[in-house]
Amino acid sequence: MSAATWTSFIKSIASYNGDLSSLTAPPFILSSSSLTEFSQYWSEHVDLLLEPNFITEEDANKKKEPIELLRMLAVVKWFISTLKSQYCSRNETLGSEKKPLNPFLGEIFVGKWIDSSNDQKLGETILLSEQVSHHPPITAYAVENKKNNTILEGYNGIRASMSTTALNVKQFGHALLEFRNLNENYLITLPPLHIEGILAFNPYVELEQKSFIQSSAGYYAIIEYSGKGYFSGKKNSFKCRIFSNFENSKKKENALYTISGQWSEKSTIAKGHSTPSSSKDEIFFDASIEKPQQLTVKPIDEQHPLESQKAWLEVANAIKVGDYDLIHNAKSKLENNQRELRKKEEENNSKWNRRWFDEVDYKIDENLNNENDIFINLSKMANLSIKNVPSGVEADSSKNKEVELMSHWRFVPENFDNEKEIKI
Ligand code: CLR
Repeated sequence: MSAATWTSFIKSIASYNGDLSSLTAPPFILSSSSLTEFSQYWSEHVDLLLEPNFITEEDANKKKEPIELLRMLAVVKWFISTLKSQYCSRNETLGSEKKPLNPFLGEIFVGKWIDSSNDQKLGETILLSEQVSHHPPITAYAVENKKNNTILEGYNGIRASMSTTALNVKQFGHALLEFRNLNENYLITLPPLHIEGILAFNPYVELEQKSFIQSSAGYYAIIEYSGKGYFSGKKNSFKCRIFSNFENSKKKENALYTISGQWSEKSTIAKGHSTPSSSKDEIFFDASIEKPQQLTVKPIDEQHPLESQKAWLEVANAIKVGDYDLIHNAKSKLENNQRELRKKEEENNSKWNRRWFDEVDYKIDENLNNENDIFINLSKMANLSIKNVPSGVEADSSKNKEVELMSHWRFVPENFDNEKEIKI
């Protein structure tokens, strides 16, 4: 890398205006995969995702706990297990966090996790990820397991701002996890984060503040994040408290269980509100032992032109050889095609057809504003906003008053059942 490209990168960071596509990064900080691929991180521990389906009354009797609480603990464990994939995997495979490709509207990424269990109780799990908006960038996804009638769906977008040394990122969106055989659902919010180490050539993610999990059975979890030197001096630390419901969470003494440790390493769990001891208490999750299961993706030459790896192939190859002009030319080609498409749509007064997801406006769609909507119900239970505010903003927070929009992206399973072009 030349000093000039580094200087221009620092300058572009200094003049950063909130639009990530305007960050002109030198080739070595570019990743050759696009954000639509990131949806796979939700399910690389597919056994843990499906685990609540296999908890029995007998297990509950043995533990002397309600079965719904055991399922909540299983959901929390699965959620904690996703964090290493979500936030550390580029550092492990690419050496540092990198700038992902900015997906184009309609870009998709699909694949499946094959059942690797001995008793074949998991069945096949598929991933559908789709770029449903380009400005601002929003990716929607669904992880579907037909055998166990389980669906995880959600969407995410970010707003970023630069401080003197770090890039601060607020996440928008949420995930909904539905166990249809159990008639039990969960709402999961997405934590804020910042990118550290940019000036030291070594960008990495640090999670901050809190995220929440609300179960339809009432159980409510608060997960609090810290980086180096806050609770424990260790990176990727978290503390999670599980309560019987939101009301009871106002006093930490009411916690039924407390979990603490590092989400990228080991965490321990204990009953009650005191912090478990890392040496004496029961291990909750150990990310260094439980390896993620890779998604199976079709070879590129069998992919549809809208599939991420196929669409970005030329750009990805240029990034691999680190040639700035090649990258620039390949990107421009793709971007010009997109501009053409948008122009034609405008001329024809048409709009790009979202494949598997619908934008649902909770304000207009009165029939959705009813007792049966999972998102509304769980948000109410957890005192969370249903507006388009950063994920996890509470209903009574002043931040909830700034915004009127109430639209969210939802999976439409029939659209995939009728899908003719895209093979998994
Ligand atoms: C996307 C949604 C995933 C979780 C996730 C993980 C890492 C985040 C990414 C999201 C959004 C884009 C992101 C990335 C880390 C770095 C990258 C914030 C939230 C930015 C755009 C890169 C900036 C460039 C630096 C490397 C200099 O479920």
